[in-house]
Amino acid sequence: MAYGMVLLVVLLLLLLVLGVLVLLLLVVAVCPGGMAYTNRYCPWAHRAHIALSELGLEFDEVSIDLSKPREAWYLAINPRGLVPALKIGDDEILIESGIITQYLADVYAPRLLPATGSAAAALQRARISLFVDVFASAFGSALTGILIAARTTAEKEAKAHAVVAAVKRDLVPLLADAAPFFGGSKELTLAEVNTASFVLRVYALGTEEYGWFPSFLLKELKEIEVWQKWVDALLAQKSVTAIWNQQENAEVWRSKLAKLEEERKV
Ligand SMILES: N[C@@H](CCC(=O)N[C@@H](CS)C(=O)NCC(=O)O)C(=O)O
Repeated sequence: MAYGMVLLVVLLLLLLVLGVLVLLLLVVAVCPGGMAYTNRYCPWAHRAHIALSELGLEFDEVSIDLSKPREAWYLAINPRGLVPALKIGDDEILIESGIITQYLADVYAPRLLPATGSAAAALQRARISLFVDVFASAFGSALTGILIAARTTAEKEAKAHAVVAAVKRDLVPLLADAAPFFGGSKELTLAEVNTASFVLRVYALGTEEYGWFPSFLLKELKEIEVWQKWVDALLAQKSVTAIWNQQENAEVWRSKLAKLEEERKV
């Protein structure tokens, strides 16, 4: 009898260990969190951070110093030398922020993006892609377009007016059913994952304190109700602001702009 009990306990323990092992294997096989090669001041890399954070994935962060040439080991990971890159498992590497976030969204569908397989899902996926695409031309270039490409005050103001007009004309219609996120979602979707880092930077660095953007830009953007409701919801998300350090980002831009000015003097 006692022998039978011991056998049963041993059997149960074995089953438990086996269960834990299977679970661990599943986590390793399915969880692509892996290793993220990133730079916290880069809006493209920030996209990957937001996706990983929204999906609750653990990953090791390797910070790439963009102020000096990439070393050979990193060029072996991404021959273009850009961040972000994501290492999955032992030898799979993904590069390009939009591809990385799309991959993560697909593996963990439907949290950020509906899985393929129905016409309704295909339509929602297409709508999200369209939003990200339209955002890129309407607002995505606001940061570099105003801070770098536009040189004179007149050029900066013209670009800022164009951004406000494009938000009203192109983005507001696509955000009409946002509640608070894209397409009526209560949680962030891939639409926000791929755009939030740019919105955050313009709102955080566009204040008069820095004087880098025409002061009417934020004022006029905030008056666009549908847009601003979406922005407020976006900027209140922990996954969006988690890696943001206002002071450090401002410092990075300050030195980038000073360097640019020096180069243009020559
Ligand atoms: N299309 C790329 C753009 C990434 C990109 O431009 N990253 C910048 C930092 S924000 C970079 O790595 N630049 C290299 C350098 O500054 O030397 C993506 O979406 O991942």
